[in-house]
Amino acid sequence: MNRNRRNFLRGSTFLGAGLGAELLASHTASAQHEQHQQHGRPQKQKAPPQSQAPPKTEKPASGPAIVPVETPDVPKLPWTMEGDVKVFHLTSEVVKREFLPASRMGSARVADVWGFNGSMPGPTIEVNEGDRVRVVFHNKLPEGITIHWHGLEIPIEMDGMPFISQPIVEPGKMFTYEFTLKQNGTFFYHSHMAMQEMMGLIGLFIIHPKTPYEPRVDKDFGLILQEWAILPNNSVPNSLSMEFNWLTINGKAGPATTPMIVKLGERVRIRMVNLGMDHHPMHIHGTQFYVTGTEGGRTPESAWFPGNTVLVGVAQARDIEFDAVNPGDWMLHCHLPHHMMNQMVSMVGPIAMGGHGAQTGKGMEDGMGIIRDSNALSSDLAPGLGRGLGPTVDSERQISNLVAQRQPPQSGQPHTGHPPASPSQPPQGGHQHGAGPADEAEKRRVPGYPQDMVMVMDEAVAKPQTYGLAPGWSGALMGMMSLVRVLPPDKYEEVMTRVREGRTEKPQQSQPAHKHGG
Ligand SMILES: [Cu+2]
Repeated sequence: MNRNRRNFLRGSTFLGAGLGAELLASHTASAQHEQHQQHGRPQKQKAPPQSQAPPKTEKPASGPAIVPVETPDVPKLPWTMEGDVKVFHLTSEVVKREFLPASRMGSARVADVWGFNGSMPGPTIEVNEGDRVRVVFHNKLPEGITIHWHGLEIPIEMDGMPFISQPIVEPGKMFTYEFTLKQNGTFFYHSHMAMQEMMGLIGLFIIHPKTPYEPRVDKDFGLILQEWAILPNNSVPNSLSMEFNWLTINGKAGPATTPMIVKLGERVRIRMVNLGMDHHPMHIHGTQFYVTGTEGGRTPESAWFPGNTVLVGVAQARDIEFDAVNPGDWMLHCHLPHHMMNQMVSMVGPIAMGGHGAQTGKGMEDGMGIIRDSNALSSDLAPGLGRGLGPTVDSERQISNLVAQRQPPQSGQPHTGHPPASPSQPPQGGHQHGAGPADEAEKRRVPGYPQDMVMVMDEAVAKPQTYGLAPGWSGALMGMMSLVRVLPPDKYEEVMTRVREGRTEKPQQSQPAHKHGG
C-alpha cells in the first residue's frame, strides 16, 4: 500500500497543469486498484528463453498495481463522481497548437487545429475496468460532430455514428454518452468524420484492468501519432492532402516532443496510437521490447515475441514493454525517413540542386498535387508539391550543384549555414582517413549532395526533462521522434527535481545554428 502510494505520487509529478482534479482522479483510481491488488497473484517465472531475447517477466509481481499513465504534453480530463458514475465534460473546439517553438531556425509553427478542452490531441481519459462512465459532450465547432469510442464494446446507442446510432450533435448543442467499461487496455476517442479526424479530433481512452497486468510496470506512457499538411503561409491543416510535412507525437514535432524520464532498472510501458493516413514503424534504440497489447486489449504472454520496431497502423494501438536496464538517452521514433523531418524535404537531394533550386510557396491547387502543366516529377513542380512549406522556405538555396553550371559562393558568404566548427565539416587540413571533398565547389560535384538537415535549437526547446542532454542534441530530433531517457538514480533525481519544480535551466553551450539555406 505504502509503496503503491509512493509510486503514485512519484508518477503524478508529470501531470502538470490542472493537478488538483487529476490528483483526485488518479488517486481514486489508485485506491481502487489497491483492492484489486489483493486478488492479484504473483505469476510463475518462466524458464529464461534460450535466445538473446530479454526475459518476458524479469520482475516479480511486486511493483505497484497501477501507475497513472503519463501523456507528455497532453493533460488528463478531470472527472467528478455522481453516485456511482464518473462524469466527464468534453468540448470540441478550435485549438492553437504549437508544433515547434520559435528559434533561430524561424518563427514558431503554430497550427489552427481542432481538439478538445483546449488541447490537441484531446485530454486523456483514464478510467478503470468496471467503471460506469458518463461523458457530457459539448460541440463548439461550426459543424455537426459525434464522438466514437474506438474499440469499446458498448451499446449501439453510444457508438457515436451520426444518423445511424444517434442524431448528429449540431454546433452549440450537446450529447451525453454513458456506458459501463467491460474491457481494459489502450483505446481512444475520435470524431467519426474522416476530415474532422485529420484536423486533430482524437484523444486517449485508457482503461486500467481489474487484475493488474504482470509483470508490473513502474512507468506507463501514452503517445498519439499524427500527421499534417500545412500549406504555405497557412496555419490550417489541409485535410485533403496526401503529402504530409508535419509529423507529431502528442501534438509536438521533434525536438519539441517532451522526453520520457525513466530510472535505470524500471520497467516501462509505452502505449502508441495512430490516427492518420500512414502507418508508422516505431523504433526504439538500446533495448528490445515486447508488444504486450493492441487496440483489442492485453496480449497473452505466450504470444509475445521480441523486437525493437513495431508497426503502428492507422486505427491501431500498440503497447510495448521493456526493462530499462541500459542507461542512456535513447531515441523512440518513426523510421520512415520522411517522417523524421520537419517540412525539410525539398531542401535536400539533387532535385533541390538540379538547376534553379526547389520551388516553394505554391498555390492551393499545385500544393495539393493537382497538376495542369508539365509532370509531377519535373524540377518545376516536384519539390513544391506539399513540400518546402513553412518557416524555413526562405532559407532554401536557389543554386545548382551541376558541374560548372554556376560559380560556387564566394568565400565568407554563408552558403549552407554550416558554422566553421560544424561536426560535419572535415577538420582544417582534412587529412583524416578517407576525407571527403574539402571545399564547397568540390562538394557540389558529389552526386546527391547535400542530404544533412541538422537544425540545433537546444535553447528553444529546453524544459526540465531536457536537463543534462548533450549539447546539440536537438539537431538529431525532427518530426515523429522523441527520447526515452534511462537515467541512473542520481541523474534521475536531478531531472525529476526540476520536473517537480518546473525549473528549466539554460542548456549548456550549444552549437551555433546549423542548417541548409542562405
Ligand atoms: Cu511514420
